[in-house]
Amino acid sequence: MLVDLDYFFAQAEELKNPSLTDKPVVVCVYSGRSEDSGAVSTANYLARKFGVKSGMPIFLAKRKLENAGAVFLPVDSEYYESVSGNVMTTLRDYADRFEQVGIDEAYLDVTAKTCGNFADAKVLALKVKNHLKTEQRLSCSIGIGPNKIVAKIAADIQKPDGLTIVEPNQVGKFLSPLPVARLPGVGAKTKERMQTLGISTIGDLAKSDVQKLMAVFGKTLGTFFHNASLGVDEEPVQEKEEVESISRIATLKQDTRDLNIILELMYRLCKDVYSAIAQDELFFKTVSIVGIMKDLKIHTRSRTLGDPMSDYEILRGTVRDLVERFLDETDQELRRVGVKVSNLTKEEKGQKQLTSFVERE
Ligand code: DCP
Ligand code: CA
Ligand code: CA
Repeated sequence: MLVDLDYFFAQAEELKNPSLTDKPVVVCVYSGRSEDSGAVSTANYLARKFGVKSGMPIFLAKRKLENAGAVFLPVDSEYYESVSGNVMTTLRDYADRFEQVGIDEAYLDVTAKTCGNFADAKVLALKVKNHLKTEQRLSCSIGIGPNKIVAKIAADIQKPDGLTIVEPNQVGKFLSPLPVARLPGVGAKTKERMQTLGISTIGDLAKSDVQKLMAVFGKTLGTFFHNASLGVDEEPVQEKEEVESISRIATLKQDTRDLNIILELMYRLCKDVYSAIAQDELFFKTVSIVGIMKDLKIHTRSRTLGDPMSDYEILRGTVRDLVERFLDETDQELRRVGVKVSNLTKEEKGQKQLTSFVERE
C-alpha cells in the first residue's frame, strides 16, 4: 500500500489556517532575488484548476490566478516536517513493515495483516483514510497492489482522496494503457527517447524487446523499464536507515565571486545545517560545499575530518577553507551555493573507542 498526502504543503497551510480552504492556495519557494522570483512548490486543487503546477515560476502562477482571490505563501518546512511526523507515526501502526519515502508518502507492507487478501486491504485502507481525516484533518490518496511499483502508480492515478486497488491478475490491464511517464523514473527526456522508439504507453514498453531497451538505456535502466512495464518489482518495503546527509542551498542576490558576499550567505547556511544536526544530536565527519556557477555547471568540494565532530566553529572554518580554495581554482562567478554535512553518526566514535580501550585493559 502506498499512502500519499494530497497537495501536501498547501493542505498543511489550510490546516494552519482553515479560512484558506475555499481559496486557491499556492505555496512558493521565493528565491529572494526580486519580489516574485522563484517557483511554485505546490498548490491546492482549486489553484490547479487554473493551471498552476509545482515547479512553475511564481509570476506565471500569479498571472493565471489574477482576480481569483488566491493566497500565496512561502514554504514553512519546519511546520510541514512536524505535520509529516505525526502522520508517519499514525501510519506506521497499520503496517507489518513501513518505509517512508519523501515528506508526504510511505509504503506499508500489509501482507501479513491482511493475509494477502485484497478485500481486507481495502478495508484497512479505508480505516487509514478515516483515521487521518478525523484525527489529523488530512486527506490522502492510496494505491494498493502486489508490489511497490504498482501501488505507487495506483496511488497517483486517482487524486485527491483516491483509493485505487490493483489485484495481481489486473496488473497488465491496469498498466498497459497508461502513458510511460506514469512510471517512476520516466521524466521528460526519457519519455522523448521512448517516443522516438515508438513507445508511448506502458503497454508499448512491455512489448519492446528487452535487449533493445538495454542497448538504448543501459543494462540497469533497460532491465528496470522492462520489469516495471510488466508490473514486476521485487523491492521489499524496508525501513530506511538514518538520514545520510543534511544540506542547505540558496541563491546569491547576484552572481559574484566576492569571498565576503559568498561567505556571508554560506555562514547562514552553516547555521541552518548546524541547527538541524544539533537538534538530532548528530556528529558529522564530512563537510561539502556546492557551487552552482553562472553557466549552471555544478561543482562540489569536500573534506573528511579525522573524527566525527559536532562543533559549529569547525563546520564554519572548514566551509571557509573549502570556499577559498575553490575560488582559487575557478574564475567563474557563482550563482547558487550550498553546504552539506554527511557521514553522520549519533555518537562520537572517538569516545566510544576510548571506553572500549579502557575496558579491555
Ligand atoms: N514539492 C516541491 N516541488 C516539487 C514537487 C513537490 O516543493 N516540484 C513539495 C510540495 C509538495 C510535496 O513536495 O506538497 C509533496 O509532493 P507531491 O509530488 O506528493 O505533490 P503534492 O502532495 O503537493 O500533490 P499531490 O496531491 O499531487 O500528491
Ligand atoms: Ca502528495
Ligand atoms: Ca508525494
